[in-house]
Amino acid sequence: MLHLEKSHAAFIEAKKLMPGGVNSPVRSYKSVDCDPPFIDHAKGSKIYDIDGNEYIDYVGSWGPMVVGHAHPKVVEALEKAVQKGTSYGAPTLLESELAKMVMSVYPSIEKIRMVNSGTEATMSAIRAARGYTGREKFVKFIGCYHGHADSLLVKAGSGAATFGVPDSPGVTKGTTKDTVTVPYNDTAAITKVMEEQGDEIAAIIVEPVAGNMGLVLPKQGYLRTLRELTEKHGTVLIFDEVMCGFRASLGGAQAAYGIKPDMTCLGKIIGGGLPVAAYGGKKEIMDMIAPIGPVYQAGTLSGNPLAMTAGIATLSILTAEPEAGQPDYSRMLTLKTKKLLLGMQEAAHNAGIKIQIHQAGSMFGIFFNENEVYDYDTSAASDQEAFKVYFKAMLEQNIYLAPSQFETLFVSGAHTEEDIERTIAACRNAFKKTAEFLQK
Ligand code: KE4
Repeated sequence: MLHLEKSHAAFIEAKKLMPGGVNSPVRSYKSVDCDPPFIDHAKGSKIYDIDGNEYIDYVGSWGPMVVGHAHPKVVEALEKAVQKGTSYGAPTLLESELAKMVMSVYPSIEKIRMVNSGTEATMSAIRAARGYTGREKFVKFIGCYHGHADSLLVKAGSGAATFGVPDSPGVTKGTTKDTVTVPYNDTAAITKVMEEQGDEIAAIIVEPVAGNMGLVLPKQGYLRTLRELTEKHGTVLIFDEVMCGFRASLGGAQAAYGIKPDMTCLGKIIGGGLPVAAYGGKKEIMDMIAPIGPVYQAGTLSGNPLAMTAGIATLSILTAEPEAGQPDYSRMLTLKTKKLLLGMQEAAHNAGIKIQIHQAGSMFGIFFNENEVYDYDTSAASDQEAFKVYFKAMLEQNIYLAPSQFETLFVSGAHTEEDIERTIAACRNAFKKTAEFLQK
């Protein structure tokens, strides 16, 4: 039995100070009806709460911690950097260094702008695309999340393609009237929208590997279709790789699927756990951005030297030449993830539970669903109650997972063989408990 007394007390206090006691909703554990552990520190693949419980961490701060927590090289680089100050609000060599590292892995990015969050990156990429095309409408897909900018907080109306209606109070109809929402992985639906409205569409923004409806992979040929439709209609294709960048493969989904977008949004990993995101792409689009062009975008802490330092150190580890005969870092992550998922699949099978397990490089997700999951509706049809039983049973066994079936999990370079074996063993127990729940 987990002892979480200090976390419970801390949560009561935090809820007096911050909405829901958190600074980002998913951390509240609201969707799994229990209190979240308050974290004290983390190291490698482990995370430790204020009651002293140790967990194997597959959330990895929602993606950034690909080399593990408090990696010695990242910590050492930050300890040196902080001696030189924390922010200057002026150009530094560090920004150019990180830009070159990112662009060497993402050749589709001819110019890049650093920002502080994925929300800023996607918001700015859409603005750039609108400025570049002179058009106002853009397409997003149901179940894809691109941060909380007003025009992106849109609930799909009924039907395959509809004008967005606000998904949240405070978001006005005026800011969402130009957002066209379409089901993900539905080639006919997006083709219809583009045939009817393509010449008015500034951009299609897509998670090329979707991680915010659980992990959902693009169907065969789907991304190619988006590429062809956008080329045909002069629409900017924006790959939101904030989550799948450096995860689906080192070069993200665009490398894994061989599709070159016009713009890419990155985040999470490129900051190594500090606030960094970026948007970039074709030079003629990015040169629309101030101060060269008329499209305004700015940020006090954009390109912050400490954040750049953590990103540079992290990418240095990710892109280092492997030892002779060894797989490179990303390949090692993929193999480790595959081993974990094979064990989970067997555990579920032996417990008589039908689940869908999806993997994209070092990203993975499961659905309590006996049918294929390929879009938001099929994801939402999964058994949320079964998920809650599984989630709590895993937490009780010190396995730290995302508290929502609409999230994705991550393996890091710090996860050991022992971690993988312990997690598979925990799955055996958790799936048994879930099966008992389902049989009631
Ligand atoms: P941020 O503004 O949270 O840095 O990034 C927004 C964003 C943009 N694009 C994609 C594909 C994303 O996954 C995200 C943010 N991901 C969530 C996890 N589902 C962050 C976790 C949270 O909201 O606390």
